[in-house]
Amino acid sequence: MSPTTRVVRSSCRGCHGVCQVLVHMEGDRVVRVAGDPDSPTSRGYICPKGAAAPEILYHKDRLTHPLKRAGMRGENRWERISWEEAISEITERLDRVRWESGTEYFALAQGTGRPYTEYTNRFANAFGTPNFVSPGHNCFLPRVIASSITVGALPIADIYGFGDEMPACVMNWGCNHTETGASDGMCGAMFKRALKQAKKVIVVDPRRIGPAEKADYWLQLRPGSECALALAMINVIISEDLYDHEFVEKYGFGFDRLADHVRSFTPEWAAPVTRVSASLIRSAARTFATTKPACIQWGNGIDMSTNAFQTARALLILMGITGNIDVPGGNVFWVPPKGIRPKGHKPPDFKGGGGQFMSAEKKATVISGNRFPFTPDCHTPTFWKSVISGEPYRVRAIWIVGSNPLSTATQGPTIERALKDYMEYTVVSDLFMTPTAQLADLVLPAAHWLEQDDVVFMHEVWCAMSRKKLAQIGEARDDRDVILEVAHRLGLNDAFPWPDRYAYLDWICEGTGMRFEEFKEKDIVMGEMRYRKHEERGFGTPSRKFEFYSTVMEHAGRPPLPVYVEPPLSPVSAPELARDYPLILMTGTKVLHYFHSELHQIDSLRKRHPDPLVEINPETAARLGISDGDWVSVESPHAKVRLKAKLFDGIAPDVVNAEHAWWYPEATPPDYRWKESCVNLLFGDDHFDPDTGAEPLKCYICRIAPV
Ligand SMILES: Nc1nc2c(c(=O)[nH]1)N[C@H]1C(S)=C(S)[C@@H](COP(=O)(O)OP(=O)(O)OC[C@H]3O[C@@H](n4cnc5c(=O)[nH]c(N)nc54)[C@H](O)[C@@H]3O)O[C@H]1N2
Ligand SMILES: Nc1nc2c(c(=O)[nH]1)N[C@H]1C(S)=C(S)[C@@H](COP(=O)(O)OP(=O)(O)OC[C@H]3O[C@@H](n4cnc5c(=O)[nH]c(N)nc54)[C@H](O)[C@@H]3O)O[C@H]1N2
Ligand code: SF4
Ligand SMILES: [Mo]
Repeated sequence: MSPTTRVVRSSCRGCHGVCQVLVHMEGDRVVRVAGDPDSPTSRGYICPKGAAAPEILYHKDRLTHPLKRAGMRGENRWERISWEEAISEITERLDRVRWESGTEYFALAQGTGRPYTEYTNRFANAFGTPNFVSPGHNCFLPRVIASSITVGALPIADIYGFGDEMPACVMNWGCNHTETGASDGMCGAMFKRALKQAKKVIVVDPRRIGPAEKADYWLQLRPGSECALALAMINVIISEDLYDHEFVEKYGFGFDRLADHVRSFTPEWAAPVTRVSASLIRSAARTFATTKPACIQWGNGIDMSTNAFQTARALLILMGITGNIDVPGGNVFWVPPKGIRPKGHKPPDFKGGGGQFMSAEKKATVISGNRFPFTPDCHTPTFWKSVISGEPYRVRAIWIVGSNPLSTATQGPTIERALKDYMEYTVVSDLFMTPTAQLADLVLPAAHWLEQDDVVFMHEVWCAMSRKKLAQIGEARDDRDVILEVAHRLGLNDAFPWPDRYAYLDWICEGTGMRFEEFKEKDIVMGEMRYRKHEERGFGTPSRKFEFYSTVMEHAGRPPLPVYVEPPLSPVSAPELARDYPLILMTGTKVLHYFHSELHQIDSLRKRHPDPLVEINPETAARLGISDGDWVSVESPHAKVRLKAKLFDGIAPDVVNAEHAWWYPEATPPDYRWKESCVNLLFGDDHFDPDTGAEPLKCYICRIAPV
């Protein structure tokens, strides 16, 4: 370490972020980011994305000042303007839209959850637009909402041992957490530690993921069939009397109806549907029910299907009937640190005009959200179509904060057309130029996490951490500063009562007795975990019970007990089509070196993962004349894209798994060849989960050929 080096503790935000890190500084320059061995959240872990933070921060392609479109849309001609000009322009355009057409004619879009999520939500609500466009219907929200109607909140695998007990059994279902590093507020390395300590590990995944190598059971199910598997497990646990009688009787609602409902869903019924043998289903179910405590770690494998919501409900029921809810080592509800304000908390003088206060009338104008009873936002694929069709109306302006939907959403060409030819005014905030940003009228440079002071509390887990501003690149700004300023100019001060973001950060930690500057020095504050909180106050559902039978679904006219529905395009549901497209297509398994469409321009990461890969079973590859590393075409009834074959015997011969969100930052703008390898082009726009609007991104059909 050179004498000028100092080390600052901070929190990484290379993904959803929960790892504490040591940032090495030489003078004003960040030279290295390393894991923090003293961190209770991550114990020294750092992944390649975290370690690449300085390279990302100082990358030559970072956006450094606001850019206004100078040529035709998508011509890549830009004029540098000042922040003052940019903010005046946005304010003036949004003001015009709301007075001329109505507040719903503005949409706010964002990608995955990020530190500014509270601000984007607040802004949309306060402005009065129900059109919040996000990937939430495919990610996390199906699980969050199913949890809230079943048990009041999202139960999380208790892998930190606060109750002096680690899970004796871990069932890892449709989640690749040890690879993704961190997601949903949890650190993958800590999950790995929990797997090591567990007596029994059950992995439910169509692919032999890392944890499956050493698992006691690997249930290699057919993609999209997970609800059938869960129902059969429930059947075994109830019919063999392995359920937790005390929990079910005292805290459960509708157990008898559940027992009746699952009677016919035997392992023998599920075996041909799931391709997991009845005896394996029985053994795994018995193990899960009898090895206490047990937890389920779930992930995107559940969300992205047209049966997503029912599947999430079925998995919650598995947690409930085994009595693993809110017990040490089970699936628990975190107790957040005292005094840290939760997201969406009402500011002191908030008189309405947003959030739950948005008028029912305004809410009813949401574009196609009402088609799906359990999505809180507008339905993203339908939204983009509406911009072209003008049905039910055409949104006039959109602010896309941190999303690259051309690459990460389905219907990319529709989005491209919508932005190019129909949207009157588009603002994109990003760190880098992207295929989506190329279609904007105004592009705003966003700050990297090393440029941000923050209270890290996005997932409201058991701790809040500090993040420290250690650099400034060009004129990049924290998105929240920009949103706050535009909000103030539009007169939305009720929802944003703070003079600036530092006042907001003070307000967030007010209850701890610390101001942000003090909190920052403390680095982390932790909650005091308590378990079995339902014994005092029940669960946050209409019946105050764990709803095996969902009263909320009953009211919505949807099945109150989980039912299995076959994926819309599968060898079973569409045998004719499957003759031409004989392979089952899974997409978007997250990879260690990238975050969705981000970081492909970072040399150290790209070197380790240079091309978009599609996993193919060696038998199938041999039959098709494909060798490892060959470029292949992956084709669905909707499109054809190009990826590189990676032979993998941990996937069934008729299943392939393709990486998502590839574009080529090194290619020529404005399009950066984004269509070449974008697997999201393969999906149609006609099959959605009836409850949440989720899309079958992990269970579609395709064919593959050498190119
Ligand atoms: N086929 C398929 N598609 C999928 C998935 C899948 O499994 N399969 N996964 C889906 C999932 S889970 C999700 S969440 C979505 C993600 O979808 P997106 O969120 O659209 O994905 P990103 O590539 O992360 O795009 C984010 C953009 O935000 C920028 N960015 C990063 N940090 C910041 C910031 O702090 N401020 C601002 N202003 N910009 C920032 C990045 O540079 C990048 O260009 O993709 C979904 N797409
Ligand atoms: N490195 C990295 N980390 C990330 C991200 C990233 O892009 N890169 N993205 C972040 C985001 S936004 C999210 S939402 C999380 C997601 O993280 P995860 O929840 O882990 O999601 P995925 O990697 O999409 O898929 C998880 C597993 O589901 C399996 N799977 C696919 N189809 C099925 C199925 O039908 N049934 C079952 N049972 N399993 C199936 C896949 O084989 C895969 O192993 O990761 C976050 N962390
Ligand atoms: S897993 Fe996420 S938070 Fe942890 S080091 Fe990697 S990028 Fe950072
Ligand atoms: Mo996600």
